[in-house]
Amino acid sequence: MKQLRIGMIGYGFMGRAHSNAYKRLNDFFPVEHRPVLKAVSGRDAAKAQQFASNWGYERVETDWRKLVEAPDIDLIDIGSPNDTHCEIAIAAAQHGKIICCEKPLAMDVAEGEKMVAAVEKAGVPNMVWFNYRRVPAIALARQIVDEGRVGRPFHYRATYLQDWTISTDVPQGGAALWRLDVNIAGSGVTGDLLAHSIDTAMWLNGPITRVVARTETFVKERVHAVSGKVEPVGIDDACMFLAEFANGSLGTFESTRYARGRKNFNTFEMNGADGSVYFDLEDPEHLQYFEYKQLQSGKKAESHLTGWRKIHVTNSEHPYMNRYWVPGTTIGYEHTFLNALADFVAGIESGKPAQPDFREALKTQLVCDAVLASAHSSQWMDTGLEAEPCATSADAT
Ligand code: SOE
Repeated sequence: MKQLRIGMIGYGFMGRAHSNAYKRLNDFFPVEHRPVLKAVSGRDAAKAQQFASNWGYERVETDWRKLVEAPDIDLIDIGSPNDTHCEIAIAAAQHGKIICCEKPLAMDVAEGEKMVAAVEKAGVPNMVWFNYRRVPAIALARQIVDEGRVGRPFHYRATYLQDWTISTDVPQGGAALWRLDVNIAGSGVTGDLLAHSIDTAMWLNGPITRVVARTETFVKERVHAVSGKVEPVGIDDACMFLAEFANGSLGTFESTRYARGRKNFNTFEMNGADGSVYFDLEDPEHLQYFEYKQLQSGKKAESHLTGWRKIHVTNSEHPYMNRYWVPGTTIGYEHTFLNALADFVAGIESGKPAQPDFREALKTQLVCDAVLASAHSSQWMDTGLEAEPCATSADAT
């Protein structure tokens, strides 16, 4: 097997999620490459060393540049905070590395464009870890849309709710809470949570062309973990926006970290003339589907048996599930990263790159930037995206 030597930048939540995918890839997927966990880099040497021992990395660096320049590394994984993505990705591309970058792609569109230019100039394979596309039930939703079972789309409705920042005692900044520091994260729920919802929405329902948004910062000051001082909070704690899709359908998106009781409530519903699909990440192995069939006879299409069906997405016929266990047994959050990596590596091997690459992820960044600009100006904003030729299930990955 060909080695795929990994240099992991960052040892937080995403460093773990991505490392798990590299470790388990060959256990489940028949690809030609074998990931080798070569080195991890992080600012805190002791924590990086602990991470390396836990996950089996061969060595540790405290400067990410050492990984990017290392001749024994093929793939740079960017799992570090958002403000580092651009510089690391550009340097990695210049050194000819394959790049897998955590979402969101960048702090803003300007950075994202530089990253796209760098990977395209270098011709290196690249991917952004929008892992939720690889939830089998979400991939099944895409298949159902591609099969024309939803029909002409009218509505797309997404929510992404959490509740972990309600307490005013939660500090901002530092290794654990950089997502609350606007200088490191770029934005709040818009880049962190809605980026997922937007990526999934555009994958299922095509480009978003216009948005109007309202954001709110409920807790306006928090202690900063690094300075120790009370500082203004610059992130959006909550964001709601209306969207117009290029296909003529309308969307609503809501995200917050202040929905008491909601831990990772990532849902969407799509309603079309011929059917609807509904998904909730807190019930991840189910996809709900409503089928409307116009009868040839012209008789009433709905009957006493009409209703939503709850599909348990665990059969070998369902996306990714033939790689795992027997029907009725489930997979979890970590497998979404494994599925994403498998598609990415298979794409490198077949010469048909898997999506989303940096260019595709830039579209989500365009929508995020338009949402934030709209919240600022209270005006509808164009995203700059236009209708695309219809995708088919052949390029669904
Ligand atoms: C935020 O709490 C977070 O960890 C996001 O950063 C991830 O992308 C999301 O999948 C889970 O929630």
